[in-house]
Amino acid sequence: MKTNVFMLLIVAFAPFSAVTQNMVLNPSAESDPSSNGWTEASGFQWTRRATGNPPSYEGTYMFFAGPVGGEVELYQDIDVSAYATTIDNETQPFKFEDYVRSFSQSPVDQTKVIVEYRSAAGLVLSSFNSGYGSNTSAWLLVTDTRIAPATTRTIRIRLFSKRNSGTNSDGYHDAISLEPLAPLPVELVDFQAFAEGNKIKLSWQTASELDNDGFIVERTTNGHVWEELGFVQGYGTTSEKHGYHFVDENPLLGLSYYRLRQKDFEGEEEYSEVVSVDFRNLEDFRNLKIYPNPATSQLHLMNLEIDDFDYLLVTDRHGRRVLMTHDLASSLEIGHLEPGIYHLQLNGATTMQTLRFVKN
Ligand SMILES: [Ca+2]
Ligand SMILES: [Ca+2]
Repeated sequence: MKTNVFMLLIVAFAPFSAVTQNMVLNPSAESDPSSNGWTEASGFQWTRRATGNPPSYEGTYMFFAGPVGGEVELYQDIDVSAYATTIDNETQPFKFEDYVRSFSQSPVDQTKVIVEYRSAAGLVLSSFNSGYGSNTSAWLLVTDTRIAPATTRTIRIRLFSKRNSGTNSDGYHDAISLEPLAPLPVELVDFQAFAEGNKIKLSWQTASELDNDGFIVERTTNGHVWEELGFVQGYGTTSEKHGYHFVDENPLLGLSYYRLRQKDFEGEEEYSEVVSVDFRNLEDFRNLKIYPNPATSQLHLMNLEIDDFDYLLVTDRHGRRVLMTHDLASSLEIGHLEPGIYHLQLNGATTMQTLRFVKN
């Protein structure tokens, strides 16, 4: 890329790369977990099991809950306060890995892992939950990469085993790792992203351009996998200022990150800095409203995006279903309902929204 193109925005391309620094103590169960790095939350039998049937994933041992029933847990708290600056800028990703396996018996025992991003006060700010599963033929890699929420100071790794048969709890874990990845670049100039209605608008400026083909807009939620959203044509070669806009028509709930990949006519590319937008409030986000409220015979749904939802449910204040329909429309007959407080719930494949109304 020619140097004076896109001069307001371009910062050096800084891809994620593993620092190959595993922060987990005794990550492979090569020492007894109860005395080295790990804490038994429940079970009180956690130990290490020697390779054999099945073999460990690596080294000589794997984490093993011992002769105990039910669901039991071993955890480790990892102090990440050394990364406070990049964490609080919300630019610090961590990559987690755990290998899991179960003993071959029927019904089979199960494994689960939860990774919690916690504040100094112990509040869980974000978490990954693998859910229970079992695989007996080979070790399965469970992995999660995400950007630590601001104020994260501890990452808790929680290993679970659940006994379903026999005397031992045979959900095994081995080769656990938590690695800080290279932080996202933070230098912000004139590239912005903000919510407007139920969309996210991006805007940016160039001071001058040379051979600028245009900009590919990209989005990520985990800082690891970037998705292409679209292309915005550049002005080619110009010494004037130009403003650009792009609208993300289908933003995701929660924190999303955006960046621009600028292409010149020769195909060379540069990345912009990264900006973030937080969509926490679904009601604000969808801008859906009902009126009148209180209502007597008919309820109107304003800004209802019918394609987002599969069905509508109305429940009374005791949680009983009083109305359900798949025929979504901008108005709803409620004349037959008893006077009282109701909740209207809209359900879709990826979203759910609840609004409260009063029937006179
Ligand atoms: Ca091991
Ligand atoms: Ca068992």
